Amino acid sequence: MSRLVVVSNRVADLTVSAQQGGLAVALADALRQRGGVWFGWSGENSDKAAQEEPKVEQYGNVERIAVSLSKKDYGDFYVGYANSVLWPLFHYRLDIVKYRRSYFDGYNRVNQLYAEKLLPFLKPDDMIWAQDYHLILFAKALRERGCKQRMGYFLHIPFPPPDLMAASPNHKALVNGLLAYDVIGFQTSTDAHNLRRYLIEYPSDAEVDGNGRITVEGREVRIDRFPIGIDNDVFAEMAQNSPDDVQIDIMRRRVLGRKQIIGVDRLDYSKGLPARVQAFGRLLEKFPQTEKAVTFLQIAPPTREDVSAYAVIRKEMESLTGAINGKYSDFNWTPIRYIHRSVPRDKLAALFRGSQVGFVTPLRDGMNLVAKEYVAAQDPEDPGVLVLSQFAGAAEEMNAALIVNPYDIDEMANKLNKALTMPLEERKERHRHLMVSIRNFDARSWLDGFLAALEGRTNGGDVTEDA
Ligand code: GDG
Repeated sequence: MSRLVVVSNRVADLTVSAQQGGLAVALADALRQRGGVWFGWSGENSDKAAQEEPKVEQYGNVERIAVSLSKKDYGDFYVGYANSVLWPLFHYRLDIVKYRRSYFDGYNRVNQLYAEKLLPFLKPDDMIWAQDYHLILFAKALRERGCKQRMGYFLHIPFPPPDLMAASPNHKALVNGLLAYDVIGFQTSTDAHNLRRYLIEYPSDAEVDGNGRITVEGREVRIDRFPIGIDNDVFAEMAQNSPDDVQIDIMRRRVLGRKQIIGVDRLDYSKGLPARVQAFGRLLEKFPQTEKAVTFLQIAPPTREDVSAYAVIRKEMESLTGAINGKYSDFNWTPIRYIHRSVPRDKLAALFRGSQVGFVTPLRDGMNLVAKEYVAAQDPEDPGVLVLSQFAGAAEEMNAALIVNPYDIDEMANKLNKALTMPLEERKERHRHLMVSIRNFDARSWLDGFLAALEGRTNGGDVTEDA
C-alpha cells in the first residue's frame, strides 16, 4: 500500500480524540493505517518563512510537517485570494468578490512555497491528497518540480457554473491548475457537472471525448462526486450523554411546554443567517400560537474576522435578533437566544437532541455537516424535524427533510410551523429515511471512496446509493 500524504491549508492536530471530531479524525485514521504525512500551515506568521525549515513532528508512523507564512503571504493568499475571492465566487457571490491581482500572485506564491517545502519529504510511490480551495494550484507546482506521483484533490465547497467561473480573471489558470490532479472530487453531482460543463464550453488543457472521458496530454483525469459525511455512531452516542446544564434546560422547556428550533453555523454570509432570523420572526407573526411556545437557539461562532464582509454580517445579525427580541420578549420568555461564541462539541450534540427542529438554511453550501449531525443526534422514537435549504449539498441526498428555498422567508415560516406540528409517525418515517442517507454517505465511505479512486481501484461514474 502506498503512503498517503495529506495536504491542507492548516495542518491538523494529530492528537484530537474521536469526540472532538470532524474530518481531521477520519483523515488521521487513514494516515495511521497506511503511514504517511500531514503537511500544511502551522497557523504562525514569520517574516523568514521562505527560508525556514519546516517543523517536523513524528506520531507513530505519521509525520506532521508544518510551515509558517509571512504576514504578506497570509494577507494576499489567505485573507485575500482564498477568502475574499474564491470563497465568495464559489458560493455564487460575485457581488462581494474583492479582486486584486496581488491576491492572485500571493495565492500562486504560497502554492509554490508549499510544493517547495514538501518536495524533500516525498517518496516516488506516495499518493498525495490535497484538501480544499486553498490548494487549486498545488499539484501543478509539484508537477513543475518533476513529481509523477498520483495526486488527488477534494473541494469541500461548491464549484460554480461555467459562466460564474469565467467571471474570475484567473479562471483559465485555476482550471488548468486543477487539471494537474489525477482525481478531482466534489461534494455533489451538481458541482462535478459544473466543472465538466466548463471543460466543454471553455478552452482548457483538457480533451473531452464523446464518452465524457477527460485527458490532459494523454493522462486521464477523473472528475467525480464523493459526498462527505460524519461518524454517525460517535455523534449519536455523544448526543445521549447530555451535560447536566443541557438536561436541566430540556426539562425546564418540557415543563413549560416549549419547543426549540436550533441553528449552528460559523457566522458566515453563505449560511443564510439573516433570512433565517427573519423567517423565525415571520413565524411568530403569522402563527401567534407559537409566541411563548417556541424558542430559536442560534449558535454562530466567529470566523475569519480579518475579512471585512464578516464584520457586516455580524452587525446585521445583532440588529435583526435585537429587533425581534425587543418586539416579542416578555419578562419570562426571550424568543431568540443568539450565541456568538463557540460551544463544546458534546454540548452541541446534546442540544441537537433536545431541539424539536433543526433549521439549516445556507444560501449555498458544499455539503453542510450540521444537517447530518442534527439527524444523527435524534432519538429515533421521538425525533425532531430537519428543515433544510435546497442549496446545501446535503439536500442532494437528504430529501426526506422539509426542503426550503432559503431566500423565501414566507415558505421558511410555513415549513417551520409544519415541522413544529408534525405528527409523531411522520417524524419517525422521515427520520428513518434520513438515517439511511447519512449512513450511505458517512465519513468512512467518503474516505474509502476517494482513496479507491486515487489508487485507481474504481473507475469513473457516479457513487451509487449502496456503494
Ligand atoms: C466546509 C463546507 C462542508 C459549528 N459551530 C460550532 C461547531 N461547529 C461545527 C459543526 C460542524 C462544523 O463545525 C461545520 O461544518 P459545515 O459542514 O456545516 O460547514 P463549514 O464549516 O462551512 O465546512 C461545508 C464541510 O466543509 C466539510 O466538507 O460540509 O459545506 O463549507 O461539524 O458542528 N463545533 C463546535 N462548536 C461550535 O460552536 N464544537
